[in-house]
Amino acid sequence: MKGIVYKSTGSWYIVKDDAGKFWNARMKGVLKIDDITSTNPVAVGDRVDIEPEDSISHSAMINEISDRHNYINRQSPRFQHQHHIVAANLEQSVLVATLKEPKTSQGFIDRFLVASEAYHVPAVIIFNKADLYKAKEIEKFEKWKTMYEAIGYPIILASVIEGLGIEEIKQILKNKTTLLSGHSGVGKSSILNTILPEIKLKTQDVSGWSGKGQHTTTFAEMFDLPFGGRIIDTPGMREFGLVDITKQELSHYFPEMRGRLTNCQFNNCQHINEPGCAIKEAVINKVINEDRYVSYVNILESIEEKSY
Ligand SMILES: Nc1nc2c(ncn2[C@@H]2O[C@H](COP(=O)(O)OP(=O)(O)OP(=O)(O)O)[C@@H](O)[C@H]2O)c(=O)[nH]1
Ligand SMILES: [Mg+2]
Ligand SMILES: [Zn+2]
Repeated sequence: MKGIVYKSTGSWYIVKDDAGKFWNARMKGVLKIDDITSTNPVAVGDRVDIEPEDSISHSAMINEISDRHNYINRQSPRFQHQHHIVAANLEQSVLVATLKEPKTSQGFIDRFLVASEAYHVPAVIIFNKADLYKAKEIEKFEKWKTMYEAIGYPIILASVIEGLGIEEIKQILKNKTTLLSGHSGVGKSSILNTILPEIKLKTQDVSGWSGKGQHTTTFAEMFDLPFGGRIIDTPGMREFGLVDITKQELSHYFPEMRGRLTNCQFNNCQHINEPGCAIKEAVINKVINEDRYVSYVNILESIEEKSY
């Protein structure tokens, strides 16, 4: 029987079969897939083959995992050298960011975008909690919106409290499988609760953002959207650890750099101090945004540190 994994705790899974029935599934022995060392072999979004064990308690065994179209991998927070597959078979990746309570930095956003490019998953950014923005935050939002839209990333301004941007969010989610990511407390589960009134996900209590950054959502979970498509809620993350990206390929994951790379004098140019660098020239001429270039350099340096 075929199905899709809707929830994974690492030791058990909820699988929805093709007839629409949910099963509590476990893994049969140890299945090794691909060549990656991962802390979780089966992830939300995986297509699996299950064998029902008990149709009253709806328990089943996972026999086989189908090949993935793609997956999003993160460094395991507990084991540096292990990866954690967040979700598989995605069509879109949405970052929920906030400019207040808590603040999302540009560095974090750019790492998210690089990861999405590396996995070939189209990215969208939602700026939530617009009701809290004052002149300073509005100015920053406008600046970032211009910067990101110029390089092809859609930006949505939203407020769950005021119902702002919700229709726009539904439009981009329609008929796609989307992964929601972002820091803890930005309102990922709150957005889902507004879009899916019949579910009631746990959100941070009324006192709101405490600054302690405790996670409310603990496991990735997928939901069917009433207007078509699926969405995956995930636990908040502190950092975007980039895995499997080399220094040499990093600039390919900056869309504004990608088309100019062949104009650099050296084909192994890393766009730092090399002569005849088309990227540095574009930054000087303000064709490439300087803040984006700074993110590039920061990410490049973080890759360097890792290989020592
Ligand atoms: N002012 C304001 N508060 C919001 C908005 N959206 C969500 N919140 C509040 O922000 C807090 C965190 O929301 P959650 O939905 O739990 O955040 P989350 O991103 O799911 O957090 P984790 O599950 O820990 O990753 C809650 O107290 C929400 O009520 C908004 O648009 N404006
Ligand atoms: Mg949550
Ligand atoms: Zn260059």
